[in-house]
Amino acid sequence: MAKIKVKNANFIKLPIFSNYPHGDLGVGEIKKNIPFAIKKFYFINHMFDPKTIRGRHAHKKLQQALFCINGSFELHLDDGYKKQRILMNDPSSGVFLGAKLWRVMKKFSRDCVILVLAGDYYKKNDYIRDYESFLRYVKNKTK
Ligand code: T46
Repeated sequence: MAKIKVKNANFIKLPIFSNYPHGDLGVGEIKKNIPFAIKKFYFINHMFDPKTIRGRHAHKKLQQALFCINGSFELHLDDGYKKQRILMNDPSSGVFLGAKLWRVMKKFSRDCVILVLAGDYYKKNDYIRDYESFLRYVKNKTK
């Protein structure tokens, strides 16, 4: 597994209990694998347009854990100083996304299913959807 180079992110490795050909069972536990209390989960699927690009934003405070539980996609992270591309194609290998990380998700396989665990409810004001504003925010020029 490659190393995470950007700030405020980490890989999350989940144990998988495999019972071929009867299926795999992956487990995540708060504190053990997931470093925050989960208030919400959501999933993203059916990205049938190969040109689909999702994300293109950062969060001021929200912490999330992201798992590609089927198929694959590319996760591009940017902490304002460093950038990193992560191929998400392993359900047992998720990514913790802390605050102040610009994320772009693209190149989804047709069968891609993403599971996201979030540390808070939906707050529109927590999103930074403009890249220049994000850079100013991380460099502490604006609040
Ligand atoms: C993130 C990445 C990984 C809600 O109404 N409630 C919610 O809890 C969420 C997460 C979204 N929405 C609405 C807001 C938009 O109208 O769902 C619609 C799609 O959301 P968005 O364009 O933000 O989707 P993505 O895939 O670009 O981003 C999502 C999360 O919003 C974001 O926090 O980090 O997944």
